[in-house]
Amino acid sequence: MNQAALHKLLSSKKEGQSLNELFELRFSTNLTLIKDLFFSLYPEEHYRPTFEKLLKQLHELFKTRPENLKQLDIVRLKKGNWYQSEKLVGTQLYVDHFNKDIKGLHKKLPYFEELGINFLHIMPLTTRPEGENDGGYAVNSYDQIDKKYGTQKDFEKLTAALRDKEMYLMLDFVVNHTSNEYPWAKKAMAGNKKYQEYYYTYTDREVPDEFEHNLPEIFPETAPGNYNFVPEMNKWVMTCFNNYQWDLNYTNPEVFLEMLTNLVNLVNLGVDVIRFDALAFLWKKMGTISQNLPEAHVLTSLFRMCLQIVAPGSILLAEAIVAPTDIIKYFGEGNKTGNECEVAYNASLMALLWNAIATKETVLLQKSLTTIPQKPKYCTWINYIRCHDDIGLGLDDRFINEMGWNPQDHRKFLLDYYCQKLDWSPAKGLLFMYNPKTGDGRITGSAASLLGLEKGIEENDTTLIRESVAKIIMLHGIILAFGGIPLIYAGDEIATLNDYSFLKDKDRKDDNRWVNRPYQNWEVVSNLEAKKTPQSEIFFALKELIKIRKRHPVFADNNDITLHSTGNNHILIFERKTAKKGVLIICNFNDTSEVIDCSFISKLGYLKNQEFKDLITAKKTKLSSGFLEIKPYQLLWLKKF
Ligand code: OTU
Repeated sequence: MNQAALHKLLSSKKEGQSLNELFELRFSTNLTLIKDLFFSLYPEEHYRPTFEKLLKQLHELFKTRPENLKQLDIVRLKKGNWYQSEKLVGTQLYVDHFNKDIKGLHKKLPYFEELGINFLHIMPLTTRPEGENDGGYAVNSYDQIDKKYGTQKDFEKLTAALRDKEMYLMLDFVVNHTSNEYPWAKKAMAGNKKYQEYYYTYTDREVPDEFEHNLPEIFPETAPGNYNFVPEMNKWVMTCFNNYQWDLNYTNPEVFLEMLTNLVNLVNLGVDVIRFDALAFLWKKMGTISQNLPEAHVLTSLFRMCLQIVAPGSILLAEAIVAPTDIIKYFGEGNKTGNECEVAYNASLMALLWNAIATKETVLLQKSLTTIPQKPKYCTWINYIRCHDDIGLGLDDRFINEMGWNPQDHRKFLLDYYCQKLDWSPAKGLLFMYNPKTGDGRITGSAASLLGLEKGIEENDTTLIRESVAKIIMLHGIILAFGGIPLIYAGDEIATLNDYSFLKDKDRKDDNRWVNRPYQNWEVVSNLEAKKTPQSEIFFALKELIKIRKRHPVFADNNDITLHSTGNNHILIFERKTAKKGVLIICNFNDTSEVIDCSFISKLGYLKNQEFKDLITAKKTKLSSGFLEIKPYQLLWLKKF
């Protein structure tokens, strides 16, 4: 947007009019791009009328946007990249597991304020099938709050409170599929041809069989194959995820138009960040794995640009848990398509951190991170160590080879280490969706259980407990300092262990990701002050780290991040800096003390007269030798002189 034009319009006296004028300005600025994107997917000779319909629709959609959000949009545009601030710290939670329902969550906002959290990713809240529903990722509607969580009004009150407190809200837009109970699916099942074309439906197995040659399986244990026979309509339907999640057919432009309305309705609930779920899967093409196709990028960009016109204050997060070089493409740079998502999950960092814990070495992390292409300046990462899903081993084979390891054996080692196949490993994770055909598998389990706390408590092993506490703090210290929005998975701030109750639930027992979707333990929370426990130690350490992060603008994402190599394979060391200020983050992934040469940190400016300052302990330390000793799993945030 032209800043001068924007300011002129903003200073206009007639508020309502200026908002409309601003809309028209955004509309005309982006029209050509939208047209090019649209016709590149849907040829002009056939779809000119559909395009005209889209243009009308954009105007209609803008009328549905609440006035206060329209104003907030303008504030956000003026403010620039709010999502890159060091002041932002997030969490992710299930409303019912956190505190029963929306009202329950509302009451607990002070808990987040105490910890320093001001960004919430709330897991799906809208209506879904009874029974199996993939935690709400099978949607029956995109904007109707499920009764079991509360009412639309409860949700409105919550979003208003969040805005008051300057807290941000992220919700999912399940863009790739609907449930088999979604109104379109129901009409398709009843024989309605129009709606059958909203999905990929086939009368026989010819096309599905062709596709299957190249399509991977996402849930091979519970939902093998990518098609499902639906007797009600006597047809096969594409279901890449679970059988009850029907893939939307975006080769049909009507699907795009209708999903755009769904997106805007969702955003209009007061959502700041939209998590574009499984967007890598948006376009399918025979003979390919049908992930990350160029058309999926065009679609993402189309959604983005339309949203830019209607609701420019909201931004998009790419949920593309794919190879590092593929993730970066969802920022949109380098593609002909222009803008896509402002935020993406840093799944590479996450997987590499778990690799470093298991191997006690940081070389692969170092090698990979220094090779991943830089993200565009105006984009940012979500940095996390755990989320509600499994941990996939998204490591680059090329680098594993360079380490002298065999990629297949190495992956097997990681699965064994985390999934209780090695006696000496402290981890208590579960194997998720092991595919004997490929040897691929993923890992589930809470951070605390994967890092040894569960085993430590069971075996009353104080060393193991101490180490796991240090590991949990260290990993969070990394994501809090790395450029981007740190997302602390709910329960990790109080070291929540695996929750095995899902095994007794018929709708959940076959999906062991539920082991890491725990209920918040409010009893633990109420005792945090009372006595020193691993939980309280972690809670107060994270609270302190968050505070320090927010006090130091050097942690803002647009500041420089440099990885350094010390020659010590167990140490991770990176630097955040501006022209004048700097913080050096040092961690030891080994279970014994390690040393690094002081001349190294001295050269970088973090040592003066043999003394360094640690932001975390707020202490100055004098070195007695030419080496800096870092204890097992110690985390240091050194301040530049
Ligand atoms: C997402 O994840 C959600 O995070 C999951 O909870 C859902 O089950 C799924 O979509 C379907 O809606 O396969 O194991 O990037 O990693 O999109 C997790 C590819 C998943 C996948 C990701 C997907």
